[in-house]
Amino acid sequence: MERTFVMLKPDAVSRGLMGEIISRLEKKGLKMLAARFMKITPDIASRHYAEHVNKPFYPKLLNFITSGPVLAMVWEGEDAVSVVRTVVGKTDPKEAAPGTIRGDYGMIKTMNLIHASDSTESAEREISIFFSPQELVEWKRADEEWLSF
Ligand code: FUP
Repeated sequence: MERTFVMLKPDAVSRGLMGEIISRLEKKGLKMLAARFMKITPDIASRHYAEHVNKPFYPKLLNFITSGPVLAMVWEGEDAVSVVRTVVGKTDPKEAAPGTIRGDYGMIKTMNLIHASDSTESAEREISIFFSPQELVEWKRADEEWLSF
């Protein structure tokens, strides 16, 4: 069983898309283990986006990601990292396939609605920035036997 870090960005929150996006992850068969509605500080942003802090687009990304509340979450499921990346779609919503979250709801690369970890190592690192181990809730979905082998 794999865990991944997912964050609904300020555009998803402001545009009233939180429920829609959570619903897609739930219906896919993933299980939420933790969630926090919060505002990101510049310090958290620079830790989360450590690989991007020196990129030319970072100031714009920082300004956007700290502009309003986000919903930080941990989701679990078989191959959760790659499954969620597939559901999320390509980084640039203009190129993301229809049926994906970014493909269906986004227009702008910076404002691409949702973050999802790109590897199990990133997932572990990102989860630890936002949650302590005790905040991850262990529970069973009623349909769990239909969603993993
Ligand atoms: P992703 O893993 O799909 O979220 O994409 P990246 O890790 O490559 O980029 C992280 C975030 O930086 C993206 F969600 C959007 C932003 N970004 C830009 O604004 N411009 C770029 O050219 C690349 C990324």
